[in-house]
Amino acid sequence: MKLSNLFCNLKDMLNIVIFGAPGSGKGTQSENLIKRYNLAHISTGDVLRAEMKNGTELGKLAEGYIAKGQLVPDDVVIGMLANVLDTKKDAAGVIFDGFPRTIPQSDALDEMLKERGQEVSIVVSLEVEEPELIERLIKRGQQSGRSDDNMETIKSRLDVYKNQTSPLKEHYEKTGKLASIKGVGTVDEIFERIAEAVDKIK
Ligand code: B4P
Repeated sequence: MKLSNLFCNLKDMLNIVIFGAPGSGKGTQSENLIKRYNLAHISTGDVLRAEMKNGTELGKLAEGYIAKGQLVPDDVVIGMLANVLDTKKDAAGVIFDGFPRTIPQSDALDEMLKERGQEVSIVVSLEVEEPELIERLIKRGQQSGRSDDNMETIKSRLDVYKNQTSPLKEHYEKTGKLASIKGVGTVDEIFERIAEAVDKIK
């Protein structure tokens, strides 16, 4: 294969960042995106929870932050993401679910993709009001027993989102890659809104 063709193919990869407050439906909609577009999925939350379950050093470190509703430090999450990304080399693209969550993380993602001849294709931002977010997370906490789905931790996660993560929206708006999607309605309705935005850039 000619090098120029290889470069072209890499640029054609569909790399979707799914972005939103805790409880906005990132995980739920990622599942639908995987099925429709045949993409690999990286959820930093899922990776961290798996590390916690396996009792690894990383898991032990992450546990303290997650239980308090704080972000795990950038250098830790960025290193972890780079390792996971290397295992998805053969995919037609990747859904980044819950990453980036800070400006340094978004810079690191750009750099990692650039090194691989790729870039972020679209940033899907799920917009949901706070009372609905709280209701969803409390409900999930009752069913799943997830340690961070309790009222105190939810409040702190929402504050962290406002202060550290939501500034990324402005950042991505400047790149012209941000698609703001109303995240309220049935899962299928929301997914059709997302798919319409993704199909426009394909
Ligand atoms: P995550 O696992 O990413 O958790 P989250 O942002 O709280 O949202 P989650 O993905 O679980 O929920 P979703 O929006 O899908 O992160 C957990 C923690 O890990 C963070 O707080 C942080 O400490 C750490 N972490 C993760 N990534 C990090 C990073 N990059 N940097 C630093 N730290 C990091 O919401 C789904 C819920 O809503 C479900 O219960 C679902 O059933 C419900 N729902 C979905 N769609 C719905 C709809 N249309 N109507 C009604 N309910 C709906």
